Amino acid sequence: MSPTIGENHETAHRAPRTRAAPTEKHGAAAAAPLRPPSADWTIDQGWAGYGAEHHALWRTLFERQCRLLPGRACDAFIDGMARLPIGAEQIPDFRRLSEVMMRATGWQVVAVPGLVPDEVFFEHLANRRFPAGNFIRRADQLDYIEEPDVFHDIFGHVPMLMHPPIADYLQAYGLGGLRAQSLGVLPHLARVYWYTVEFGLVQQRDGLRIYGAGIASSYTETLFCLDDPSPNHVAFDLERVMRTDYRIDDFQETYFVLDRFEDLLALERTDFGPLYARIRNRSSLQPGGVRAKDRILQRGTGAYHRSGRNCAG
Ligand code: HBI
Ligand code: FE
Repeated sequence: MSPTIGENHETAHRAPRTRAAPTEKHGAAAAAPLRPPSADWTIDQGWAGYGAEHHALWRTLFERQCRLLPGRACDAFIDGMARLPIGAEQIPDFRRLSEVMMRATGWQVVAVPGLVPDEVFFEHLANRRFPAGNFIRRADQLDYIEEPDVFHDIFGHVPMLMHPPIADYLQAYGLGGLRAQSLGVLPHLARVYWYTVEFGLVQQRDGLRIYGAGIASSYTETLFCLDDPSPNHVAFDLERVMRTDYRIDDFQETYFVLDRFEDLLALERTDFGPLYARIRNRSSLQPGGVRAKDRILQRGTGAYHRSGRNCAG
């Protein structure tokens, strides 16, 4: 059976390649509660509640990714990371991150217990607050969890929020999300998030690079997306992406490639009314398909997904 294709935005933001039953709290964090802990779902990070084993797990994940990312992550990611108080020693303190981000791009990180409802998520982004899970995955879940944890959210997402075009783009996504919900076209917009913020690649002068958090926080997908002949690399096109289904529980079959981050700001200028009207009656495109009019940078062999293997093992 093929992995679920992402039409269901409830599950669309599973932290990629990292499936784990939400853990018992780090002492504090667990599965998203049935009732909100507060109106905006924010909680205290509970930093003092992390134990040595949680910090040690962070270090393992951090060091593994840091070996891989030079020459694979884009300059903006590496640069953002270098300017932030994020290191191997311990799980970062969200307040200290927020101080630095606030000065750079006006963003903050707020702690949440896990996935939050769409409208809550959008409301935070629209106000330049990034909701981050405060819990960390278990040691037997290094490569696969279901719900975004502190490593995915902080290591993966926060460095790019130091980069002004991405900072502006993510706010625009939040605002667009609120409108998309009222227009009933959220799944189309969620695809844009998926193929950019989570799984985006960018063409840098010195080669193809990662900027998507789902990739940057995943050891196995970092290697797969760039070094494996299986996936397609297709030039980013907003409307094309809005029509394209995605995989939520395995590597992507197609990665979309930006020429420059500023191209994402098309989202800010887009009049969603006519765009959604045009798209909503058209069929979805398959995650692995390419079309004659795509600008194809790598035509993948598709061998990985044909093999029936799965990244979860
Ligand atoms: N909540 N904490 C958290 N993180 C996400 O990435 C997230 C979420 N809620 C909804 C959501 N993502 C998406 O389904 C929307 O972008 C569509
Ligand atoms: Fe994410």
